[in-house]
Amino acid sequence: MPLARPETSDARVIAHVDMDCFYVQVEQRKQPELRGLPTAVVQYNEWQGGGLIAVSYEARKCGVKRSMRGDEAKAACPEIQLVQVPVARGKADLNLYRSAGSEVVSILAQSGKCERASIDEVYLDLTDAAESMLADAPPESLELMDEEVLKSHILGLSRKDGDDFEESVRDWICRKDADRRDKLLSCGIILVAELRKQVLKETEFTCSAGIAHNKMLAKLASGMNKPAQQTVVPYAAVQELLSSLPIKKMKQLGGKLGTSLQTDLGVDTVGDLLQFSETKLQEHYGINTGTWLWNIARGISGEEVQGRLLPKSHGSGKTFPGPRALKSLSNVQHWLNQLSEELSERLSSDLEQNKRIASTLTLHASAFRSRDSDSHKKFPSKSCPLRYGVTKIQEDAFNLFQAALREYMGPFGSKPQGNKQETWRITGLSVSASKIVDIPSGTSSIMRYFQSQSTVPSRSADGCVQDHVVTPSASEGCSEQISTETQAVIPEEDTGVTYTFPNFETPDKDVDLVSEKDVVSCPSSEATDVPTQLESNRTSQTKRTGRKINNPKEKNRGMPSIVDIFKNYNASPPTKQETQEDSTVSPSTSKRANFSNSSHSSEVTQESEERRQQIDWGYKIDEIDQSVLNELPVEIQRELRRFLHPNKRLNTNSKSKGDGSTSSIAHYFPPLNR
Ligand code: TTP
Repeated sequence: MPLARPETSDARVIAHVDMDCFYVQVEQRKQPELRGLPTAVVQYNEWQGGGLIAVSYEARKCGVKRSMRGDEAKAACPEIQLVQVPVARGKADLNLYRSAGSEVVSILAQSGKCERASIDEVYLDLTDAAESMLADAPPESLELMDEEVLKSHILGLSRKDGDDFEESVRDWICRKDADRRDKLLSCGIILVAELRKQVLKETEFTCSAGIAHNKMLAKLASGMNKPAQQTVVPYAAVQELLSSLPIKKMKQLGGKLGTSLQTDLGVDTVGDLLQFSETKLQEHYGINTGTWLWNIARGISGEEVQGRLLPKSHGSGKTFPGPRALKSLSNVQHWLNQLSEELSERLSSDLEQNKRIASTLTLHASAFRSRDSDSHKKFPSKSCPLRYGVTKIQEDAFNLFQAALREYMGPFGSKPQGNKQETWRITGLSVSASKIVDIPSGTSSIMRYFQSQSTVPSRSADGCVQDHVVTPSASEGCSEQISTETQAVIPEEDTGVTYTFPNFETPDKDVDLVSEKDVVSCPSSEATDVPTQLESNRTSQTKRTGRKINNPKEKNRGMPSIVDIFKNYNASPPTKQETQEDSTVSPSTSKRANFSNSSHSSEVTQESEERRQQIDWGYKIDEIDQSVLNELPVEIQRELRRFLHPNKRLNTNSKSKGDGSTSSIAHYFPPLNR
């Protein structure tokens, strides 16, 4: 069946850039003596020499694979160099790799719209740059062509025996009679080769790239000739590329949908899809999915490159395979605390560096039950509104876990099966933060407002001024190791590898973790933590300002944040009555929860409400300059305005009773540490 002509996307120039054996390259840059040697990066783990997570191309030639343990790799390649992943909190610490990935992004982002797809993958929309080149200096006008350009693989390029490879490529790139789409691709080839050289020069990392008219094809092409090469998909080569491509290799078809296509429709390759009409596919999979399948069979994808240099979510996870599976609540809590701490650090860093806040916390786990008749039952993922502060995240994560566990165990959790109580084992845990949004621009001035009210800045042990305000300069000055961005947890891209558990010591790739999750409410807690800073998202800043913090206390405490400001305002300690309330009420009805959900208490009087505002926030909320409010996120504005209109407070309180109050200022900036 002939391909339908794509209508809009075929004149675009999209590149997918993928670093080669990325963690290995990062380690080799750190230890240059490893360059050129068979090398692998090993996951922290004592069992059989640990699991390999990245393998150099020299080691691959000796038969070493990522699926091997360290001991197996040594047996296959005795001279292999095994490098351990850095460890923090008893788990892999990927900061080094994240930061290295950000260096690459900062270079690529200068060329056009850039989307960071994972820790080591980037999409670029080079259409504008290619059009400019075509107008100003088209390929055929170039006297010299770089070797990197001439090494490009052009799919479908037919060469006669004896033809010089590089000459064929040059001829194809310089064809005067080519149509506009191919001419733009030719410009893309030159641009990408230049970018890859620049990445190598500035970071010492090699990468591979795919160049095509859309993201889907560019991604498919980038992995076809690795390492350090680029592959081009002219429109005329699309059909051949897809015809033999196994259906499960397509992005988003690696899972259930791909399996259904295989078993229900007998589709093994993308090309096999061409025999089905759009209507037929829609009958099977619904209107949208049916149309999407019909399109991808023809290489059509309208998915745009998002201008996004930062991850969509943050997460931290760990696997507990085999005998290391967790079997007690206290063990689970211990690990959730570690993971939450790491997550909290990244959230704080994102807030300080990028002025972004996340609003959903999600817990994922993988588990099995003893004497399980239903061994495929999935451990449910649970989400709740995210509250900033490590103790809160820890507490909420544990509550989410317990809610999920109750659901997972069902009635058997409490009833003995025969003589024995049914037990569970946890083989993977992860916490993630998603729904990340920018704090509206201009918000910094509310920070200045708070700053202007603050006391004299304190000086930390290493001499960094803690000026109690979240500004880039403040955070730059004292950052431990400014890296880039964040971790994203989970693979957004289907790299062909099965990630059974997102971000459990697997590559750090972005993904929207919060889908198909149950939402449960989380009790609030009293404790407040100062966000810490480990990362920033500007590599250039690393070079400029990457100072080390030697004082461990300072390291833990992190950078000054808005929370400090609120701490400084704590003029009034809790009254005895309040302290009693704290110890007797359940967390969900505790005082801080009362602040954020004060509307939920019909017994609260206006006077006591005002008194509590002063106690919790340490200053009179009525004195806030209203114009400053306009700079806050809308939901926070709404909440504060309720308090700024005393006459309406009681009414508003009762009115908002049922709104769930998931986005309150107390969630973003928890008030005081009791
Ligand atoms: P990949 O891009 O999948 O692989 P790679 O860069 O090592 O090698 P290639 O040249 O074939 O692209 O993953 C990027 C990094 O993510 C990888 O270097 C290590 C890490 N990773 C894991 O930690 N666990 C995994 O299961 C995978 C697939 C990757």
